[in-house]
Amino acid sequence: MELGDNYFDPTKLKAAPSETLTLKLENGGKATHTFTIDSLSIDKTLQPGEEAAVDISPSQAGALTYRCRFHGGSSNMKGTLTVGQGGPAGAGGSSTPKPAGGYSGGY
Ligand SMILES: [Cu+2]
Repeated sequence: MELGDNYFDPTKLKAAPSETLTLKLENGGKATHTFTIDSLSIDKTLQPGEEAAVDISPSQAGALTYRCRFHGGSSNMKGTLTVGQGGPAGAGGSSTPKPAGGYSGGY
């Protein structure tokens, strides 16, 4: 995970709810940035050029927003961590074509 001047790269992450995701952070920008997920009480501040690692242990499936506390507002420095159920999401549902029933009435 790279933190630049007012962006995250990537802006989309995936994790499994029962696993701990260790994320390496690197601030390649010239400003101080943070990696913050409020609902998981994660708030890592990185000085320019600094590297750090955070452990993310989501407890339930869903979408979490990570952001920089300094630039998450008007600068839109944020991303989405999608917590899935592990396995690939099934497309689900099969469509059975209706038989084209020709109605021939009459004797
Ligand atoms: Cu920032």
